[in-house]
Amino acid sequence: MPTKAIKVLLILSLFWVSDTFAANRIVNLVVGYKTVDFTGKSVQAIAVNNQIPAPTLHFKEGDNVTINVYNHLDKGTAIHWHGLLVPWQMDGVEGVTQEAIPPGGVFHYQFTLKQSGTYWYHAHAGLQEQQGLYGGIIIDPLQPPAYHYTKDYVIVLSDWSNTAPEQIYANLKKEGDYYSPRFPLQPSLMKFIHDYHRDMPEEREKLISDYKMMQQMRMSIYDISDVAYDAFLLNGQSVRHPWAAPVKVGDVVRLRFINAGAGTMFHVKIPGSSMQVVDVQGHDVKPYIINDFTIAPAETIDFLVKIQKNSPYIIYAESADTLGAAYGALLTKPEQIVNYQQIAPFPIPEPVSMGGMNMNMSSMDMSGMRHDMPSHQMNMAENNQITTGTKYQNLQSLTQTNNPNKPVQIIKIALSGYMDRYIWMINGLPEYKAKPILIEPGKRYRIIFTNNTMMHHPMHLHGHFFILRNGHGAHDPFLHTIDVPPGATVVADFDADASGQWFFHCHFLYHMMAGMSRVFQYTTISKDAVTPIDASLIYHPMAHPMGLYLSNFLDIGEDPFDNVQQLTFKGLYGDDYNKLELFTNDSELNKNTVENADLDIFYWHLISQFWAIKGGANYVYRPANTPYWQPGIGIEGLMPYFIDTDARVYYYNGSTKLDLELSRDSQITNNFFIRAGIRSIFATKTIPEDEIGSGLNQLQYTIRPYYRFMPGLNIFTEFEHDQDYGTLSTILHNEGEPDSENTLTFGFSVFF
Ligand SMILES: [Cu+2]
Repeated sequence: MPTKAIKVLLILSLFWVSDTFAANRIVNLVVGYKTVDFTGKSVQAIAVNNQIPAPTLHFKEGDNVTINVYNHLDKGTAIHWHGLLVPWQMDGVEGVTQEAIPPGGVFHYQFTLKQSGTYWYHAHAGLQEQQGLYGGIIIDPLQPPAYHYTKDYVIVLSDWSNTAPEQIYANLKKEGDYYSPRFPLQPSLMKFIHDYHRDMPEEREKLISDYKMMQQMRMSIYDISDVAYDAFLLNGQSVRHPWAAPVKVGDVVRLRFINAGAGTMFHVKIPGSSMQVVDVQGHDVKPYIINDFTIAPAETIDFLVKIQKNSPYIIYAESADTLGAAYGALLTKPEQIVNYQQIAPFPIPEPVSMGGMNMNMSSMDMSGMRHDMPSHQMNMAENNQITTGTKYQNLQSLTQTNNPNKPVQIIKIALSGYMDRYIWMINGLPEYKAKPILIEPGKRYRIIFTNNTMMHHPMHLHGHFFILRNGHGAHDPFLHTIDVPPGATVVADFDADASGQWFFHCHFLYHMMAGMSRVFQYTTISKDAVTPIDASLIYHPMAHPMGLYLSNFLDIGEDPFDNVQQLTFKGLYGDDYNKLELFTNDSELNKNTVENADLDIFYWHLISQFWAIKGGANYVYRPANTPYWQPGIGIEGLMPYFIDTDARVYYYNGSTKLDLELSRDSQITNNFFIRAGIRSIFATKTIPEDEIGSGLNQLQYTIRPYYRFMPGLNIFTEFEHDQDYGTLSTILHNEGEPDSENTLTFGFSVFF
């Protein structure tokens, strides 16, 4: 609730911009809720000084800056100054550099600006960045740049969901591809056939190998985004009210692009113009011309556009998953009509390919071993490591950035993920399971990234700049965020010149939350002159502790011809690695009589990227003469070729029973699938009263076409053929029951 004092603060904060004579700059930022409507629906967002994006902070190199952040939320917050080299206690990461600013509290961020260029700031507390807490920072250099421009605009790109980010995260934890039904681009059979017919023979070979690799690796080749957003924003404006700014013919416009999206890579173009790149991530580069570019979350790129014709210049930023776009325009006349519809979308992206890349699945070791420390130390006299496969190949710093002959120490960073439970990892461990990576001051460290996933990961190191090793030696570019493409190995150095502890993470917000993060801690931190606010931050730095999650999967089918109802339910409750599992598989009500009903009450434990073991008690209600309990153990997971596997073994009354179920879902179109499954039941000893026979008891074959109606809801029809064998078949005969059964059910399944 804005009090009078806050209104005064807001007004004061408008005046600081004109305050150019003083080197001491004071900025007041008030973080509070704001109702927004980007899609026709009013929802709560988080704003700074009631603005989304937050106000652009404009400083000059050398300024002594004080930023007072007032928290008017009902939860803690913290703000990080992305790319700025500040004392570590001013870096604004909850749990690593400070305790969160409590509701009603204030934090005074103080630092002197040692750099110039385009940067940005955003929340580093919870998922607040997703809700609007981001804004640009411009720092004018002491010496004017080598290039000239007449106008200067900041373009902040971002993504918006009407769903609260905590709910998005909870949904991803139910199933990593929860939002998949909403993506236009999917690795379906229809898409394959379409591409195959379109392609030339050599492209066909690649297409087939891509699909084959996807099947073996159990990863999607169109895994571009995790979250299906409701809107994309350019300077806080959706396509319903595009942003526009005035220019005139003859202008040279500096556009400072900032991708403040929480989970979106953008493809950007300005049709009818060429763009001269002059600065990347705050550092001037050897200028080069581009017609379009891709910008990952947290990256910035500045370029110059010459205004040559008296018509609108459209800025078109499409989400890489092709779900939507943000756009805006530079207008050469006020009230100019802009025909946004004339813009052709970017070509459909090619499947993500990892062919020929160095895949290292053995890095998915979750045994709890420490992988964080540099695996070995190595001095490299010459610098011949070239970064491969990135978009930064031609990026060269304008000025010399480093002495490339300085010896380095290696830190290996392997990026991986476990999609079923949405865990993202570095060296096989999520942040909450890992210890800080220790850094000795004065040394140069070489990070060797290997991306063992199908997604891009824009990796950001706080408090330092990477020197990306892209083959330009002393002119290798400085970057605060490196977009590591799928399957790629990327090499980057940094000089350990800022004692403290610094967050290092993927800038996809939900990847960071789900574990793709680390703390880099200097060995000298406890000797730092400035005492930390709370010593526990040094002993247990933790930006994102482990959480507890619920997932419920319910599947209900009805066979109207035979009056049979079937129910399958699986509930998983707990942290990422340890859960309580409640599972009833194919409980059946046949003509109002319960024929099958049993419930696993199991402890579930994740052991590797695709497998969990489980064990506990199973309660059998039917078929059984009298209901009974039995102990059980099992393993569940995903085999290559996406074969879902669930094997369980029970022991009851001298008989050991094996229940093995295999199924595979084949994607025919974007949301139409066919599941084929087989389940077999064996036992070692006959117990007639409980309908258990020795040897093979039963085989069940299922074919289930289903349609993904929306995230969390499928509708299906299923044909099931059950065949009984051997002793069980005889037992059922004696009871006057048939030894085979066909059911055709119609139903739905939900995740919640
Ligand atoms: Cu990531």
